[in-house]
Amino acid sequence: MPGEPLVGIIMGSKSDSEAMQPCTDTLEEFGVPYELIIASAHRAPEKVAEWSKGAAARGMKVIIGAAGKAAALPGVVASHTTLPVIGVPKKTSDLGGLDSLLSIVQMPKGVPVACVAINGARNAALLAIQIIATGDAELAGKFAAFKAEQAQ
Ligand code: RP5
Repeated sequence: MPGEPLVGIIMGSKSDSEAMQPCTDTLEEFGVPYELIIASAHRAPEKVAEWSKGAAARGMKVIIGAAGKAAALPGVVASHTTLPVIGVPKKTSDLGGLDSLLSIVQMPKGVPVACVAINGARNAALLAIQIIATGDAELAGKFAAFKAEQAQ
């Protein structure tokens, strides 16, 4: 996608890619450029920290973090950046994604992470678009048109 990335997407594993396809599809539908990285908070903590710390300076406005099971990733990213972070709890085979949901949503005071539904990849993208649209009239217009269309 042309243009400097405005959304940083980070996922804990390659195995999260399929569930996150609606997220990248939606950003493309709205013409919002993104950067994507696969890095686990547990398996590659230093890579996660480095990427998160540099995201704002690289021009990112919002970060979307997707992870499953003991899904620390969005919270760890939030600990390293001042950017808003949206978590996507991945559906899991053992506990149905409740594990991921609770891991992401139960953040301690002072380090917020917005959390969409289990496998809520499209909503994560839509929320990121809404955040960016607060400072982008053209994107705000596109989102308003989408809302109007959805109401038909
Ligand atoms: C998490 O563990 C990932 O986000 C993924 O959802 C889950 C399982 O990862 P794999 O074992 O499939 O790599 O870190």
